[in-house]
Amino acid sequence: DRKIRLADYRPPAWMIEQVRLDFDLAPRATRVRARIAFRRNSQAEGARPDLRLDGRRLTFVGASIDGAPLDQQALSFDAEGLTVPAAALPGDSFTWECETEIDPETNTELEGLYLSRNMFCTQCEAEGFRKITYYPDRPDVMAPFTVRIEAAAADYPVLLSNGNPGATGGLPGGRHFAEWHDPHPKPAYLFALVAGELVAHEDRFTTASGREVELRVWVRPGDEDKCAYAMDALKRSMRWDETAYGREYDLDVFQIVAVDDFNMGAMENKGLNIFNSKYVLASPETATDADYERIESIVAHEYFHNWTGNRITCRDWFQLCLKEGLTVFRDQCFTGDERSEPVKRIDDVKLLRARQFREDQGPLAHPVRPEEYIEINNFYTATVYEKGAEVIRMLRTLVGEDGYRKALDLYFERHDGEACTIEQFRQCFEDATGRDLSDFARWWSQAGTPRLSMSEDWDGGTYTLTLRQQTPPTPGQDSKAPLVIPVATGLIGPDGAELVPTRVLELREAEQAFRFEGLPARPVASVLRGFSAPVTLERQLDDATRAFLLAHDIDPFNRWQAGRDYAVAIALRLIAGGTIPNAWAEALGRLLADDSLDPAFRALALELPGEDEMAGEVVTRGGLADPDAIHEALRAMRAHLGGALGEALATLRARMAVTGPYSPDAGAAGRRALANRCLALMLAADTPEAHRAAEAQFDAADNMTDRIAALAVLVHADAPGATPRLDAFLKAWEHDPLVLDKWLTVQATAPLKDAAARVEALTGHSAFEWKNPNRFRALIGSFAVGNAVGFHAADGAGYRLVADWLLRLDPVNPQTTARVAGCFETWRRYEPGRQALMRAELERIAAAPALSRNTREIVERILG
Ligand code: HT7
Ligand code: ZN
Repeated sequence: DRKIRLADYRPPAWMIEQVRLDFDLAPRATRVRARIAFRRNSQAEGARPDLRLDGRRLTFVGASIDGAPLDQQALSFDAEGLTVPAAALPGDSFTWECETEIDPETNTELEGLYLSRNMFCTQCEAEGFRKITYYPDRPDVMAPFTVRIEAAAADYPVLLSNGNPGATGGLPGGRHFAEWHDPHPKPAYLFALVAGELVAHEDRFTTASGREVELRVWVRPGDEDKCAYAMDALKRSMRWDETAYGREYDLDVFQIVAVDDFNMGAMENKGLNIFNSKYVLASPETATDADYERIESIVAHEYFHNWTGNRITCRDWFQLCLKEGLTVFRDQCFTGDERSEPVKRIDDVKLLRARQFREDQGPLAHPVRPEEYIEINNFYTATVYEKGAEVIRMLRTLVGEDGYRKALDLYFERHDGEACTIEQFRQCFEDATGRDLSDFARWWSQAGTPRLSMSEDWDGGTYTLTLRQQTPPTPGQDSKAPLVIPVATGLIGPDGAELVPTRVLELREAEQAFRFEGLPARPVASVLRGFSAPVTLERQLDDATRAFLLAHDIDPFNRWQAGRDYAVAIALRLIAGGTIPNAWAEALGRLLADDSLDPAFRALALELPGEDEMAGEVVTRGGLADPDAIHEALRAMRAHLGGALGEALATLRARMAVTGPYSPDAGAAGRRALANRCLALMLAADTPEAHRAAEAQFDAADNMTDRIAALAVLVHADAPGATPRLDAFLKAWEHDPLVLDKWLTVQATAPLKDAAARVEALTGHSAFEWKNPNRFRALIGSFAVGNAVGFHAADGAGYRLVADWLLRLDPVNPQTTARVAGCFETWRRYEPGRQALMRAELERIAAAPALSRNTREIVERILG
């Protein structure tokens, strides 16, 4: 397969003035007529170039230029598209018309135009549009679109596309049509079409300048009572973008459609966002607090793309972080503002470490802006998204809030309607703030997680903090240069009071010393406050200092981090044959009882590191991970806390009970999170009272958060109360696939010896429609990444099960297969026995003769 390289980028030879598309929808044979006004790109010099159009799996019906039919022999076709030779082009501007036929019903890849439960829908990012018609399918070709959709009125009463609505009407033979016009030039990846039986949850929004916008959330009949939260989140997002960034919406309508078969979370198509139904539909009985929060943040993310992604898009797919990193950063800030900033920061860092650090430390490591790829769909990664967002956050830290806002204002003003690069974005920061950011730019080009180490010196009045940075080699990048690292640091006095408030130290060299003078006593440093840079901080601390920071740091992130470091240190000691000090549970007990602390924060502070995180910690210290030892250490720690804090946990759980009707707001969700954390620890101590409490909670719950939390602790403990409740759950929700996904996941993540066999049995259950990505991820995906005991079973049954299913899904849906295959990326972290078993499965997958380009690229890179 061909490698695509950033260095090979060339501007498009032909630009587009105007696109007109006519769709005649039919499941097995949809006709697409495209009328495209091309104009030669003035930037491209030399003789008139050929017209190259991308196209995949299209049946060519006919084409003309300026109305003159083209002889098919005049075109050269290949598997990736067609070329019209320059000699067949009449001049520097002309109109290309082409008719193609496509087969949405057999399109199981869920890319291009496909059918999801009898609903036509599209997914065009990154390169799906070429499966609809021949087109220069690249983001730097932008055009206004007019679309006419024709279909059978009874089967497809609702016909939607991007932009504002135009004419509609009936047609002979029970057919009807609708037209849509999107005046904003856009790349083809933002094109969308939906047709089906849908109902709208409607509302309105008045923008800051008085524009009236009609809002619609489209769902299947029967789901209309589950859209209110998504709509509310949309309105709050629209207001937030006006307030925080001065960005208004720019069409008469904004629509969201919920689709059941979808490869990712959602898609920001201009004016017509398409969502995985999992991230739209919510009711207290069916969705958890975490689901509500996720819906809110995804609705916001896709809406924010309207400016960061759509109005200003990417020049090429190497610049993906330009829209994704920036938009993730924007949605993180939105959630922080709407809920709790510290809790959101901790959640985001947990995710960053779990996904991005893992990626950065393994064979799939790549820069935030990659320099080459085989399959672009494989580069929608945690590095591009989450580390991309961290880079924007660091920029804001370095230039300050005002500088950041000025730079973004300039970016919107200078580049509206353009397809941009990271360099153009950076230039806006330099021009708006006067700062030279050339060294900082390494964050976009250099892969790997920097390791930050520190040493301290105290001379009786001056405290010197020496920081060192070093980034380990990553595939294709053996040597690394120092990065500009903002290290937010505060100093705490021996009494716990803040001695020196937070200051951003700019580490630019491999080693640098920072002096703090005139101090009355030796301070305890709180380093990397708010997790001011995506680095690993290596710091030797004793338990007493960890407990001190856990008790006193005014920075909530570092307070949480101190607790996390404490737990990691104890787990490592246990793995090495040590014991659990009583001081640990005492320190957590004090934190637990501190009602001045947000319950959501306390819930996070009571959580132990995950097994995958511990494997990473073992490897960072030069060892190889033994999944059994890690599991046993964490189990013992939970049981210890459950025993030592038993009464306090039960009391706190009772105090956190939320009364009144369910509300997904952050306050109520935080109380439930803390109560359920207490319940999980109580169950870890395995007392009859704890079992009774979990059973009673399941039986009496009026919301999914409490019900599924109780079910999970029972199932994961293989408790006698689990089976009847699993059965009751199944019976109650057998009509709702999104809820059954939870039923599958709860079982798939149970850390039991025979987990692989249990999951294998579940693959035969009617709830497991394996071709649906949500179902596949709920069972196979969550087993692979959420069940270390099952996946890493010493006999290899877990690895085998996952590999079998990847091989089965690959010909049907390569994108989802490649994504789930990432579960094998950590194979080199494990002890030799596990390594050999994982490697054998990877080799078995790689040997499959017709493996997709997506999965082949991932598996071969993992094997190295
Ligand atoms: N920009 C989108 C990324 C995306 C995608 C979404 C759904 C299905 C397939 C997809 N391929 C790429 C989503 C986002 O980041 O907002
Ligand atoms: Zn995005």
